Amino acid sequence: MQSAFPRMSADEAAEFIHHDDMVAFSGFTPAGSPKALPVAIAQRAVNFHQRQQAFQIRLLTGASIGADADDALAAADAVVWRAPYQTAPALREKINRGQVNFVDLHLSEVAQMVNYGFFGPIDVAVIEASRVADDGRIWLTSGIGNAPTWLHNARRVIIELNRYHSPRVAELADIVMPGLPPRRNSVPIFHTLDRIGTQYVQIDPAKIVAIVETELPDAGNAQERANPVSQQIADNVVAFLLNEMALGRLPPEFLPLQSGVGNINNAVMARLGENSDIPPFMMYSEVLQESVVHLLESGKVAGASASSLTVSRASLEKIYDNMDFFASRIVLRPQEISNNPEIIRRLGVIALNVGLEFDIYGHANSTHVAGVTLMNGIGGSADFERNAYLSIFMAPSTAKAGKISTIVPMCSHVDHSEHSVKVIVTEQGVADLRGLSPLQRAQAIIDHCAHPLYRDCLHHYLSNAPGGHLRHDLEHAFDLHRNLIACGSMLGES
Ligand code: 0RQ
Repeated sequence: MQSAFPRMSADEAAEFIHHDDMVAFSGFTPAGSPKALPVAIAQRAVNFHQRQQAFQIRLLTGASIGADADDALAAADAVVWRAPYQTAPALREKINRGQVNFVDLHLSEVAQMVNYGFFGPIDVAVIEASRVADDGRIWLTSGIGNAPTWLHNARRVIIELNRYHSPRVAELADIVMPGLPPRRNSVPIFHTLDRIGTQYVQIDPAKIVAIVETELPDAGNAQERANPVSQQIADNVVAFLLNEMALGRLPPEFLPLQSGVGNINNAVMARLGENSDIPPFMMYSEVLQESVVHLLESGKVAGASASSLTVSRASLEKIYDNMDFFASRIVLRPQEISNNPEIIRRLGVIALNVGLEFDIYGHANSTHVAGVTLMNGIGGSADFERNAYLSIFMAPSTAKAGKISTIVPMCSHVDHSEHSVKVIVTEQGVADLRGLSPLQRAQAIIDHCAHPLYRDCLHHYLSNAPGGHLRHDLEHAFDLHRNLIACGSMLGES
């Protein structure tokens, strides 16, 4: 039977989008993000600009989208305002030049901020779906993100019906939306794999203005290769967790893990997988990354809750080909549920994230190089770190071949405060900050985490800083950063 909704090309559907519209994309990371409309919107912007007419949208997403999509929009000057997270080089450059207004948000908060009306109405939602019913039920794909909220709030909805995804992908979804305060109820998830919602989002079908058929895979991640430093960090994390178990500070059945993406996180997951003293465990995370697929297959990860399947094409196809196995082991949730502070605290999640720099008192900078240049954004890291059973941050002790120490006297930008960060791990060792005063924390971080090249200088700073609960010398707190700016190296030599 012919569908009730108009089918059209991406270029035709893009005509529903106008200058100054607030547009919202589905997905979380490239997984589940629209693929055809970003390119069509970029082209529409180019066409307008060639006629000397204004065309720029404000763009909300779940997390990052495909870097190519963000970069195409950036290259076309199609976006004037962007939230809440990005990882695209060309867009990042425009943000850092002040040409795109970027709002860096905790990923768990974005949906509720839209529901509260903080950013105004959503004009158009562009949603990747695996199936649409005439009555307005929409089944999403490999990333849920904020799509349920966008669908409910948007005035108009464009669906990218992507045949690349298995129709069975919907079996992974568990869609639920918390109500509005002051009558919001508890979210009754008591175990990682609990399902409390539906597999689809129900909306008023009259809002669906276009269906664009595609058959396009999620954009891949850059190839991540293990390196000796990330392996050593992973070994340090595993040794730390084993010791916590031996001390009875982790239950024998272990606790659910959250893990960010990237080399270090994949190395940690692989090392946990190999270690026979670590029991099979759960993941309560935002991104289900490549390494977790292998651990699900081996049984080391018993189940995983996330907002997206951010995996290679081969792994996604493996999941789709073996849905009888994976559907009972994976739940995909809206990001306000995958990253929900109430559930993270209740389940006792162990948070494992990577930061750019840490100061000697335990503050962490995840987002701004030397305090000014945006890297990606805070993402979901603080949703987890602030509420975790154990908040672990990891980083190599140096960056750029030793020219940058990731341990500094004072962070040039703070995303996670000393009150949230409990453990810092570098390839040098582990600083367990629990129960330590500021001065004790400083000693632990310098002695266990800083690179030997920088230890003396950090100790020198500490012993010469004027007293107080925290010792800081505001004349010299940023000497390392000043060296970096002046000579290209914190060591003060070029
Ligand atoms: O640059 O590759 O050009 O050398 O930063 O650093 O060590 O490869 O680590 O890829 O995990 O990224 C914090 C950016 C780390 C990331 C950050 C340079 C370094 C390299 C990348 P090069 P690495 P990663 C889950 C959770 C915030 C969001 C988050 C991030 C590049 O983990 O965005 O946690 N986190 N989300 O050389 C200057 C320093 C540096 C530095 C490293 N101190 N100064 N450059 N680099 N430290 C995902 C979601 O939320 C969706």
